[in-house]
Amino acid sequence: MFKKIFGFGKNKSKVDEKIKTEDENLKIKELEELKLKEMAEKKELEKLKIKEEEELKKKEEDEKKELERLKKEELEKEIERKKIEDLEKKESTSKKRGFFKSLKEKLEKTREGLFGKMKKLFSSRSIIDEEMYEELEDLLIQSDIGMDMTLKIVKELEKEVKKRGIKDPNLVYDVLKDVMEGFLISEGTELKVDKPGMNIILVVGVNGVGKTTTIGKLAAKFVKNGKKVVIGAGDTFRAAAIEQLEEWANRAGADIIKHEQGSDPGAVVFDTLKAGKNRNADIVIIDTAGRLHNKNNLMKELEKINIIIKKHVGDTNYESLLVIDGTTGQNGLNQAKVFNEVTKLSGFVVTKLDGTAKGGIVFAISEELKKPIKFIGVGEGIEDLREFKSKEYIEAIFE
Ligand SMILES: Nc1nc2c(ncn2[C@@H]2O[C@H](COP(=O)(O)OP(=O)(O)O)[C@@H](O)[C@H]2O)c(=O)[nH]1
Ligand SMILES: [Mg+2]
Repeated sequence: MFKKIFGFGKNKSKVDEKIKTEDENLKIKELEELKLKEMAEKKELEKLKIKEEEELKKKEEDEKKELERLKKEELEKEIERKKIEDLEKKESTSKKRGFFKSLKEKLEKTREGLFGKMKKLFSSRSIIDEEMYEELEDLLIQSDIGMDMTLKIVKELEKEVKKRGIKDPNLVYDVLKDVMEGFLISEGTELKVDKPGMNIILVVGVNGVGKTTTIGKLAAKFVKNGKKVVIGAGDTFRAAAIEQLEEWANRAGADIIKHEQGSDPGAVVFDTLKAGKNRNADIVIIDTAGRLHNKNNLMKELEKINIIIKKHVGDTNYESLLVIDGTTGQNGLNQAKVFNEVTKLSGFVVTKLDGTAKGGIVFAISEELKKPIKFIGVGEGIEDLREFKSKEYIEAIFE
């Protein structure tokens, strides 16, 4: 039994050894497998890493592309915005130009008519001679410049051409420009309404010349410059005249003092000045009827108004503007002479110069009435009243 056991023991150690080697083999195998597995895992990890890197790279590239696309889009948008902005700018300037056209555009008729013809007169000739001056005289007279003024201009031109030693008729046009500018009164063309307290502007002239319209435009100008303006409806002759003035006052943002149709203009003037004072007005503008049926009557009416004004402001000067319709030529000039005789005028407003090819009236006024033109009317709109500047006017009517 013991032997058996022993024997068994002998056998057992063999078996043990066998088991041992088998175990070892197994272990090695396992180890190898583990190693292989590790390697495979490592490989897998590397693959994954490469894949990740590739994906990252792709992502980065995609992002870069997206960024570039966005940038491009933004650029395109910016260009589009600029285009719209430019267009809007253009539109607004063209609107502005439409609203505030240049004097040159407004005086197109005179420039193309009279002064265009004069340019042709000079350019079509090869020499400067008597005949050229005679033709020029005809053109100037046709333009309402008046005989006296025309003769003066031509005489001065001949003198100046000789003095400058000019032989080419083409060059005479520019000399004429200088000479004509010299005949326009350029002193005192600005309105004197800046003294502290109430400044008064009396507006006179015959019916239809543009008094009410001019008052509306003037009031708008002053209000725009921050002035308090009160207008007096001194033309009580027609109800429509009062309504028309009221409309202009509303448009301009000015106050209006009015009485009923047919009432005494003197009373309106009185109330207007009183209101002007009470309301601390900077400027009071007075409209008048200016019926010219009788010189004596006109004189009395204006005298009465002037006395009322003087009672209010004492001896301080005020503006007394005569409005002349620029399209009426010699007739308008004669009316102006009558007003100039019966009342003290400080200057003129020449209206409707946009509607005539005879802008020469401006020279006749300067010459014959010896007082400055302060404003010119170049249209029916609220902005169509321009300060008169001789140089600017000459530049606008010459080519
Ligand atoms: N084309 C043009 N028309 C004007 C000008 N000034 C006034 N008018 C027009 O002339 C007409 C008479 O003007 P209005 O002010 O009533 O003259 P008033 O009778 O002197 O007050 C109106 O139809 C005005 O629109 C101007 O400078 N140019
Ligand atoms: Mg009127």
